[in-house]
Amino acid sequence: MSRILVTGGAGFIGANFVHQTLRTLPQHELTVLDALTYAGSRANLNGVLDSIRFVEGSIVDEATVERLVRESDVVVHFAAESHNDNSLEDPSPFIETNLVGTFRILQAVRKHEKRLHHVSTDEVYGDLELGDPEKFSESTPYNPSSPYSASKAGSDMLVRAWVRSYGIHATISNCSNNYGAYQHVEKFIPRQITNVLCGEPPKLYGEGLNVRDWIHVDDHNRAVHAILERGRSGETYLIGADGERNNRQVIEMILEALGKDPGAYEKVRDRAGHDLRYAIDYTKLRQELGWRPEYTEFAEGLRQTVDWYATHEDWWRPQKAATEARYRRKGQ
Ligand code: NAD
Ligand code: TDX
Repeated sequence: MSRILVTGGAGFIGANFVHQTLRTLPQHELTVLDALTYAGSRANLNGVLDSIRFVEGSIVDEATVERLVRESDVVVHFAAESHNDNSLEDPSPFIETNLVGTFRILQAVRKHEKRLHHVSTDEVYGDLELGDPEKFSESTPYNPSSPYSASKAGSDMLVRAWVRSYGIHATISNCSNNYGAYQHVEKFIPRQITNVLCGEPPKLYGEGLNVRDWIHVDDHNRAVHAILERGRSGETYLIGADGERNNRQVIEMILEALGKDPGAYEKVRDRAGHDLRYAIDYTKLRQELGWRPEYTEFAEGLRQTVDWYATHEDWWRPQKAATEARYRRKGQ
């Protein structure tokens, strides 16, 4: 049994981590620390709030972090500002949470000699050319493009420095694009599903040729557990699931899954500095830790996700109008 502190456990991936852990590894005791920003919600933890300790607070708050880390065995650090488009409009919360917040976690982990797993993204590596056989691996040089990815790259570097200089016991994972239940409607897949459910066309940035390497959130979280159980301290593991698709293909699949004309989408203004392609080589995770994705058919995982949004309108409806109003102001 471990006492696990889950930062950002009321957000998309963190909440799915909590649900999965309680379902599959009920011996663990979970504490969630979450600031409940626009992206986090108690509703993401419906049905399990009685089985965990929930603390509303910020990872930037030194005293709170210090106390909760002291009371835990392991910290799984998901909390972050996570949306590229928002980081282009106002980078400041990204610097605060992703850099200063991670620094606070590191100092507390160092002081109390606890285990840390830092959850990061493949975007720290920049982007790849279309049609290039190359993929990101653990040895790809960092080359982030947006304020979001630069802040995540910086947080990874802090973790690496604390491992080397202070000898903390930490691992890092860099995962590709997640999809699944409880993802905020600002993100690509939920935005398009809920647009169609509202009778609006999906919105494609530019020509939609940008490629993302999709992984189901449950596969990501199973990989995090594999790293917690068997990962070597100080190591980085890339997480992916062979899910490369361009954005136009994904929109067509969503429209088809909802019984609509696959061409019924709208092209909107492209994202500034838009990364072209992400792709993950997860050989190290597979060979060293024996992990494999369970969702091997993206079309099937996507259909399940479409069904989840279609049956959980009460969950996404309150966020939808304000999110779309923000996009409309930017011509997106
Ligand atoms: P999310 O935006 O859905 O959730 C983030 C959570 O962190 C929210 O609950 C929010 O309230 C909380 N939070 C924000 N600032 C905080 C603060 N200062 N203190 C405490 N809590 C705070 O994000 P997500 O998609 O679930 O991403 C989780 C992590 O996974 C992030 O670190 C992200 O960089 C990483 N990641 C995401 C993806 C993806 O595709 N979504 C892929 C790879 C890595
Ligand atoms: O309406 C849209 N139309 C569109 O074409 C939106 C919101 C996005 N897009 C495009 C931009 C990207 O090429 O879809 C792709 C995916 O966009 P996002 O969902 O914003 O994800 P991305 O920018 O790729 O970053 C995601 O994956 C890596 C997560 O948001 C990050 O937190 C994670 O680190």
